[in-house]
Amino acid sequence: MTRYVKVALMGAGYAGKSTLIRLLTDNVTKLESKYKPTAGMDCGTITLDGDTKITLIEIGGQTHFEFMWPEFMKGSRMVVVVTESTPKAVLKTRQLLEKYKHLLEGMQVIAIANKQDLPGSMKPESVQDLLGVPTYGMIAIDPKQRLHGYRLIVSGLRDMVQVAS
Ligand SMILES: Nc1nc2c(ncn2[C@@H]2O[C@H](COP(=O)(O)OP(=O)(O)O)[C@@H](O)[C@H]2O)c(=O)[nH]1
Ligand SMILES: [Mg+2]
Repeated sequence: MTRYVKVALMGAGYAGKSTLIRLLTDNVTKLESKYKPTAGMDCGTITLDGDTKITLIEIGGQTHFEFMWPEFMKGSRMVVVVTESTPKAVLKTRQLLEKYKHLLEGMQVIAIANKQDLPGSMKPESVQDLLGVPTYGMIAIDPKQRLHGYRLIVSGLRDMVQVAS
């Protein structure tokens, strides 16, 4: 029987969540017919082995979606916080983390410092200092980063995956 492991991608609009889902999964489903890049929600599936599939779900960063966040996070094995790597964006992400701390309690949380290709990007280590969760650099528009991204997700789920295999 196939088991689905839910991973929620959280972060401000324009951080790169949909791009990351597109990078890591082949079958992106648009959950909204009138999809707008930063306002909709994407989800996609990674097949880990015959028995386990990872479902990546994007939690839209726009304020009018925030009421749904608790619902989305419920049942997630891991939350991946995606942020742009400018100081301003990272500080905004820090506020988001602060605001939703209660939802993240007891959950595996990692952060992705995306858009490392842009000038003026903070290094992942500096982003980690501000966010207080394990943080990894990423360029979600670069197909060469696919394996790197895949590893981040899978190693975050390692405990669970070992149990599954
Ligand atoms: N330069 C650069 N642009 C990116 C990167 N990742 C995403 N983008 C762009 O950022 C914009 C917002 O991305 P999107 O995935 O829609 O963000 P979302 O609102 O978090 O889902 C799009 O134009 C992407 O092409 C990256 O690593 N580098
Ligand atoms: Mg999006």
